[in-house]
Amino acid sequence: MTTQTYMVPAISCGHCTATIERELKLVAGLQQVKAELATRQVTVEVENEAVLSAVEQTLIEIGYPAV
Ligand SMILES: [Cu+2]
Repeated sequence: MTTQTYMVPAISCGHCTATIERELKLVAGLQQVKAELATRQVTVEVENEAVLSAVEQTLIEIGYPAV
């Protein structure tokens, strides 16, 4: 199990965090996700590191790329 925190500057309101959480929950191997408006951070817990690339790709696809 791996935990990773991303900075996602495009987060600007509660809809953003809800969208990110909803979409990342669809990624196979993702166990937990928390998107925070105040810090513009997305923290994920995944089964293994390989899942992180799918998480990063999904963030790009939905318009919230990690920096
Ligand atoms: Cu928003």
